[in-house]
Amino acid sequence: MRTFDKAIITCAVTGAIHVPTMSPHLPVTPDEIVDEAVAAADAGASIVHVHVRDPETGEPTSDLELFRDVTERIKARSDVIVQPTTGGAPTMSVEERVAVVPELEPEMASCNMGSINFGLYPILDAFEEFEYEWEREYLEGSRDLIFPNTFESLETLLPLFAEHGTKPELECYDVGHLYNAKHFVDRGLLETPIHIQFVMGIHGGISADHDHLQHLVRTAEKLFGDEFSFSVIGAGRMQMQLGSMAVGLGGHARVGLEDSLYIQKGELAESNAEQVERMTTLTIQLTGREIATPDEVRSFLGLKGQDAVDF
Ligand code: KMH
Ligand code: ZN
Repeated sequence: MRTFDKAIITCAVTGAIHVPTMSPHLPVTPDEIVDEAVAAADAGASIVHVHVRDPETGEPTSDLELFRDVTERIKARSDVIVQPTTGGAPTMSVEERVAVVPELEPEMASCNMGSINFGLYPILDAFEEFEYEWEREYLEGSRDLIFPNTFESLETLLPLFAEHGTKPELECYDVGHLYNAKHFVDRGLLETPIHIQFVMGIHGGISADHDHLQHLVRTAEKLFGDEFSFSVIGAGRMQMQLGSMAVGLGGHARVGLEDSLYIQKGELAESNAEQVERMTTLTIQLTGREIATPDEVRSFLGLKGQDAVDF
């Protein structure tokens, strides 16, 4: 693994997993997403991972004007690394999802390394009423839905990242996705060193469990030696535990309301910044590592810089 003495905290501010009924604190409008992203950066996040939602209904969308508006306004207020999603929502086509890369030419974007079942329907058990019509159908529809990231789509997507100077953050939802990444490194479609985000706890991917994280890291060591760095998403209640374990192992952590709506058991987080602050405290107190600034992360990951983006 590549060593970096500082810890990188990423904050994923809204995502496409949770629906507005689940928390009044989930940012939905561009104003809310921008304010939450800037506050997360002020609290210590050096990367903000961005999705957009329909401002009226909160439904995930791939609207490029909304992406432009949000990313431009974050950049105007902060030097944080703005990382748009190319995962969008499992209901969107790959073409829709990836359009942010040529449109915005970001320093970094997420890049999902394999297809999985993406089951959001268990959320239905916890709610009887939903605020918006689309929410129930969206969750129910995930019962019979594959989040598609085929080899062919990655063959199209990876050269697009290279063409626009955008560093892919490799979202790996299971051990096999590491082998997919290795395959594309071997074919020259993915440049090393790579930066991996282990996504743990999605219903359909690897579960959020300490043993699994150790196995993922060991497998990455075997495949990539010292040509990789990693961060961890512990979706749901394992967010802080697995984030702490990741920084303890020399990796990095992602928090944010995309991945968990809670700050601790039974208590909703009031903001993304609250989770960033908690992760920052845990990192410093548990591991003694300092938190990296955006420019330190740019230098570590070899990003092209804020001036080279198209927003
Ligand atoms: N929503 C996640 C489980 C992406 O946006 O590309 C992982 C993610 C993927 O953030
Ligand atoms: Zn995302």
